[in-house]
Amino acid sequence: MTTVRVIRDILEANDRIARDNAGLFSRSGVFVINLMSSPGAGKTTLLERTIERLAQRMKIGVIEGDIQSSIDAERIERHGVKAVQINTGGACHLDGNMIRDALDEFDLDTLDLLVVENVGNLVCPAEFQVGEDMKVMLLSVTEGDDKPLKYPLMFQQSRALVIHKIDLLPYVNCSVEAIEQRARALRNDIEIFQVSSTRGDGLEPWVEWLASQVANKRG
Ligand SMILES: Nc1nc2c(ncn2[C@@H]2O[C@H](COP(=O)(O)OP(=O)(O)OP(=O)(O)O)[C@@H](O)[C@H]2O)c(=O)[nH]1
Ligand SMILES: [Mg+2]
Repeated sequence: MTTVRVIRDILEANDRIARDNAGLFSRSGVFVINLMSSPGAGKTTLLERTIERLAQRMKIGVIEGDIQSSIDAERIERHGVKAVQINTGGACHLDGNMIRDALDEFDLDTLDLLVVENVGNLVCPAEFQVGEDMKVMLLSVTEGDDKPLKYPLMFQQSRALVIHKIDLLPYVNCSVEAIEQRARALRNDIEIFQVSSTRGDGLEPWVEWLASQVANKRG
């Protein structure tokens, strides 16, 4: 029972910080997404392709979360976008406090879109708010179509699902229809995109939808 209470206290404390972050984001009019997936599902690659298509239209900032290294932040900065790397030193998710500290590196008033790339993990990131407007998750077709059944919270928490690496569908035993049906059973308003970031399929609908979300917040 003690363990349960400790976890609940941690989550409540985090929610308070996340609400403060959300207030900062609202005052600045910056739209914030929390990008989540298993390790290697393609978060950074999708982000690179997205930045290439949106950077002329809006000012973007990125916070990269990894247990160690600054590889992902370096990849993003090659596209001329400011990226701040957070190293969690072992923690499997980002929390509100880590994001609050990273925000000091940005002039939020000048940003339209802030993307938080979470630590690769299909469990913990779903439990922690960071003040984001929405969570977005990627599921690579190489991970299998049973994942909504096994990791439901992730899908319930996500406003959008990118079914990723669809160029690999001929080589893997995975039904996109089954993923879609199982994800919608968990959250019926989930927006679903089928994307290959390497081949380019499905990037435009994803990018245009994201741009419309940013524009909505800007009013
Ligand atoms: N075939 C294929 N490979 C892809 C696609 N997108 C990314 N990859 C490859 O998948 C691997 C992992 O991509 P990343 O973008 O680093 O994945 P990530 O989710 O950011 O990884 P972590 O940050 O370590 O969790 C790389 O070798 C990419 O080239 C895709 O659409 N199709
Ligand atoms: Mg990455």
